[in-house]
Amino acid sequence: MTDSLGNWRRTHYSKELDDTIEGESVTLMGWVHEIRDLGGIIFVLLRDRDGLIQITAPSKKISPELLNDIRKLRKESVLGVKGIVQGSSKAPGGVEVIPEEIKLLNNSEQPLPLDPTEKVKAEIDTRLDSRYMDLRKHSVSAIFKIKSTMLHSVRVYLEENGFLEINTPKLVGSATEGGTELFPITYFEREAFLGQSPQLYKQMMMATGLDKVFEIAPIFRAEEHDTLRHLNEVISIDVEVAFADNEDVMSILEKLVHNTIKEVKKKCKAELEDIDVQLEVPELPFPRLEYDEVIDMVNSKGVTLRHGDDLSRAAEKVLGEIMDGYYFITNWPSDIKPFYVMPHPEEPEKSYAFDLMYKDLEISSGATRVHQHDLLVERIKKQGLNPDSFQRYLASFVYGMPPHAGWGLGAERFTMCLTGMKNIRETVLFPRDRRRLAP
Ligand code: AMO
Repeated sequence: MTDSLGNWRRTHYSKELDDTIEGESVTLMGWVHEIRDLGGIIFVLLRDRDGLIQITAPSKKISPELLNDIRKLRKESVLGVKGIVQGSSKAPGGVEVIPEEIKLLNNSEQPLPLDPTEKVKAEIDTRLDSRYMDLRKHSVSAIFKIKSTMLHSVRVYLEENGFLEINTPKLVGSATEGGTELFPITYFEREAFLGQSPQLYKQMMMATGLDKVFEIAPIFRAEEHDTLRHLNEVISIDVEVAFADNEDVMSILEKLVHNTIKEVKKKCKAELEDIDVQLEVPELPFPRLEYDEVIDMVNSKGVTLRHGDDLSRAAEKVLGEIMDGYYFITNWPSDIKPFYVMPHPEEPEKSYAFDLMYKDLEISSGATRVHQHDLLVERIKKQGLNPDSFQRYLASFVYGMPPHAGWGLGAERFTMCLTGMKNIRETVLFPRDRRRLAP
């Protein structure tokens, strides 16, 4: 039999209890983290969003009925406790609560699918299968509090700097980032795709006069490879700015990254402690390496990389050993960047594309875009794509499209940088990879 919530409401979270409210009556809500029955005294560790609080039930002070109810509690059951706060040098946080009344709000089956006290470690797959339980660990929920703070601070930063938040469709009719990574879907009588990037839409916004836009939304990539850095659904932070070039948007990106790290460091002290991370605020401006320089650096370390190659994993790794922190790679070859990237006018084999790296991890790419209709058609054809599929996009370049530039920053990869996680799956509540479509 379980109790109803009735008119009981939480008065305090665990971290709000301290010796300043000694003697006060409080109502706590949470889960039974641990229970220790020493006969004459029972200790229950109650866990809530913010931490743990010790409920101490000495047989001398409380009724036999209440003691009996407490003795029967099972781990991870949901509990409401009304009691009196009392100072205790032995309890975690320096205070304990002597119960006067409890409500068993729901029971938990035993054995548990995994151990929220972290005494028994579990593999990532077991953890993801029971993510609701995995997230009861503060070392796991901390990652998502940090991710939430990151997204909030990105939004505030962009809004304060004159950006308008937009929402673009995720059901689309054409590719943007190359045809191989698309998820096809049935859209009534025709084929459509899940959006790989808001690229074409954010660029079309540049022809409207709104000038500075951003979107924070899912992108879908049918990447077949199973790595620690790729997922099939991620959140992309996309920015596009009119009357601007690659240098302008790189400057926005590095300042936004810098500011976000400062905010996370300030607002997530407890969470960073939970995951044992010391965040360093990087200096501005971030170093800039040219693609040609990167080729030489990588080759000098014995990893072969030919001019015109994209960075291999081996190349990223050696680069990450040389470059400790955030840095840009600029002047990428035009041929390995998407059609919308602006080539240098004098040396068209080079482009105004850049990537932002953190050690060996690419976290963002961007560029000055092609804003001239005919050049854009030429680039689309050169990349083996059909301009007819881009008709509506191309039309926006005919009636006054200003020069523009922008970037896309992967929210999960950025969260990996902020939390030190090595597996991107740690930074998504319910990750999607080739093997996983549930929960
Ligand atoms: P790009 O394809 O480089 O560029 O993506 C931008 C950033 O999004 C993240 N990302 C991913 N993260 C995890 N798993 C994936 N499968 C994945 N795919 C992308 C990365 C990457 O750096 N339209 C351009 C951006 C622009 O030029 O504005 C684009 O999508 O962090």
